[in-house]
Amino acid sequence: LALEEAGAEYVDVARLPKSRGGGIPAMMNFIEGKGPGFRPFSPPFLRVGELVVSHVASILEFLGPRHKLVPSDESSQIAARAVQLTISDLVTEVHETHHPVAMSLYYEDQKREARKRTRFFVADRIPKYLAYFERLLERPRVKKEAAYLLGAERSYVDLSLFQVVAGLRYAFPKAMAKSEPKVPRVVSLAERIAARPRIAAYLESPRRIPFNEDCIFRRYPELER
Ligand SMILES: N[C@@H](CCC(=O)N[C@@H](CS)C(=O)NCC(=O)O)C(=O)O
Repeated sequence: LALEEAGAEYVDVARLPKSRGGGIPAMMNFIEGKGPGFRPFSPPFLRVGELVVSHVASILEFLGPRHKLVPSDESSQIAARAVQLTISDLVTEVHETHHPVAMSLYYEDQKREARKRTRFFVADRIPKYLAYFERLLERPRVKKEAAYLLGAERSYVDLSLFQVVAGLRYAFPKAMAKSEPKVPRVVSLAERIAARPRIAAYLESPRRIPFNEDCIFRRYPELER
C-alpha cells in the first residue's frame, strides 16, 4: 500500500514467475542467507540495493520519509512508529484467533481453542483497538470526515489502518457490523483511503491479493458463531 500510494516502482519478487527470477525460491534465498545484505527471519521484507529491511513496521518507517508518507518532524515519526507497532500487535492477535496453540499445527487441529480465543478477541479486543484508533482521530475543530491518525495529512499508518479494517471486515463480519457504528472516524478514514486514486487503482488491479484462508485474515464462519 505504501509503495502504491507513493507511486514508487517496485517488484513483488515472490509473485514474479520463476522464469523471470522470481517466485518463492527467490524469496527463500534471502531467508536462507544466500541473498545480499541482511538475512531476514521471514517475509515480508524489502530489498533496496544491498539493503534488506524486514518487518512491516520497520519497512514503513524506512519508506515513510523517503516517499513523504509521514510528516518530517521527529515527534510525528515516533507517533507513527507507535501506531504501526500497535497495528502489528493487533495483527498478531488476529493470527492467534486461528492459530491459538501452535504455528506448526493446522487450523483444523486447534479449532476448539480457536473458537474460545476468537470469542474473547471479538468481544474485547476488536472494540478496544478500534476505540483507541477512534480516539486518535478525535481532534478539536477537525471534522470526522477529515481526520487522519497523525493530523491533517494522510500518512502510512492511515494506509495500515485501512488494511486492518478491510481484513477485520473479511474475517469477522458480525463483530465489525456491531463495532463500526461506534467508530465513525475509523470507518470514514478507511473509506477515504480506499478512494485515493492510486489506492483505488491498486485495489482493482491483479496486484491486490484477495483475502483468503491462507494468510493472516481468514474467514472461518464457525469461529464467529
Ligand atoms: N513481525 C513481522 C511478522 C512477519 C510474519 O508473520 N511473516 C509470516 C508470513 S506473513 C511468516 O512467514 N512467518 C514465518 C514464521 O514465523 O515462521 C512483520 O510485521 O512483518
